[in-house]
Amino acid sequence: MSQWEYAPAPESRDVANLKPKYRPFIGGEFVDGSGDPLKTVNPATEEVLAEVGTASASDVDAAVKAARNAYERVWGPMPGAERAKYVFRLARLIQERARELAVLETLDNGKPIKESRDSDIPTAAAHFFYHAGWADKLDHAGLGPDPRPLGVAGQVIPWNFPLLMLAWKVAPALATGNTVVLKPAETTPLTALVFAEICQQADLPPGVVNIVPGAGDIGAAVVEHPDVDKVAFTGSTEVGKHIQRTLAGTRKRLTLELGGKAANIVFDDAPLDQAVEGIVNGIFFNQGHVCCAGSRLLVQESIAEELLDKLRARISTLRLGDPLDKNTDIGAINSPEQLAKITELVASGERDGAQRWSSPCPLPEKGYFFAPTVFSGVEQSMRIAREEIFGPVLSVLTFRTPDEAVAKANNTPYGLSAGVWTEKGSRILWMADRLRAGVVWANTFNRFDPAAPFGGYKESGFGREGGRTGLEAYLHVQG
Ligand code: TAP
Repeated sequence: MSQWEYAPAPESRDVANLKPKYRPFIGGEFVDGSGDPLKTVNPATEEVLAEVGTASASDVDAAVKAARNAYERVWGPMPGAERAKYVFRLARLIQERARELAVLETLDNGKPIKESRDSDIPTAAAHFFYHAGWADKLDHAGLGPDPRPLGVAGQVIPWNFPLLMLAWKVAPALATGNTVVLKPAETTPLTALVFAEICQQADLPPGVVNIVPGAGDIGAAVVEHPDVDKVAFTGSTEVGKHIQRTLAGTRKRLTLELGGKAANIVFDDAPLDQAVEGIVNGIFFNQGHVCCAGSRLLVQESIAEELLDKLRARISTLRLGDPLDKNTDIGAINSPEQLAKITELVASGERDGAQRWSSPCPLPEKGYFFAPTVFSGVEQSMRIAREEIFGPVLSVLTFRTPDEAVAKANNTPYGLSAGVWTEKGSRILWMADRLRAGVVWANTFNRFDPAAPFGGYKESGFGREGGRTGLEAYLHVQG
């Protein structure tokens, strides 16, 4: 086969243990939700994968009651060492069902199987393992004496890392003694509902975890429910701001993980081939549907041409197509709405006078795909330099001095992550001090560890997930 010939995609039903219907999980049981069922679609083939029953506001109420009951009677009073065993069991079961979960995630989301298999699912399991270790050590977490759970956590997550975002939310909540009502994204509910099966398999007490699929209005019902003590939201800055306004003046605790427009900054002394790999990973991992994606490349002027030549050559080798093919690097865009948003922003870049280059790879006839794209000659005022594209599109800007790099990197309402590529250790520390970003990677990008807290500055949100710091979001701590 030539570089651009692909085998036809197999039918989804042949490769996954798909059920025709999935249902909300409330009080330890799968129930017929009273919302309108939705059909979840494989974005790489446009075929319907399954019907999903959705929750209504009254189902959300039942889920919160189940969570409250489980919190008061079982989960809250349970010794940490006992809770740890359950959280550990969830981690083991995710590992045991890793292949099934990876295939399902790829079908529902469109991400390449090598990413769901090697990154999403193992990292989700790692998150549960890590938090299982904390459940009986909270007194020693340095968060003050006798930290107490908050109660019922209402959690709303996006579609870009469906199981992993669930793990980021559910694992710390359970380890700290809280119970959960979680709404997955409308376009990617399947792995959350398989996780509900895993909760049953683990004999998790009924009501400790409740999953309520549905659209944004169900997310709002979770967030606004009066008996929810803590809200954890990951998604767009627009919805995050709306939630913050809605909850103002209530007693609820809130953490927000929102959008980003990260700068990946390459100095003239950087190892260029390594930097090229980091840039490609930074923006094309998960089709660029990554809140911390390195979507702005800031390159020192003297090496800009050389770096761009290398980058285009490398991007030309990326394989785009069937996400279930183990050789695929770039999968499908999750939804036609997201594809339209990317297309619109790319058109604005062209209108504004930036130079567009797209990989020559052909796009499959079916499904939602977008070729990896690089814009050079980008000015800070352009929309492609300011707005989150959330797709495989890189905007390249140049700088001359470290001060200029810092100024350009920080010139965004967001502040989630940044990357620095240089041989000089002192420069890495100098930059890290000045970059207004929750995470600064040095000579690498998109590295995650459950022990490392993750979260933003400015309009990227507040609160941290992961690490010892992340526990605080789920605890009453006394000085
Ligand atoms: P959103 O449209 O904000 O959706 C996120 C979740 O909120 C979905 O489950 C959504 O339901 C729900 N929702 C929509 N309106 C709501 C409301 N009024 N009240 C409560 N919930 C509501 O974002 P998205 O397009 O799914 O995700 C992309 C965004 O998430 C990007 O901006 C990205 O940067 C951000 N993100 C951030 C992070 C971190 S860690 N900072 C990680 C991943 C993604 P539906 O599914 O029905 O729309």
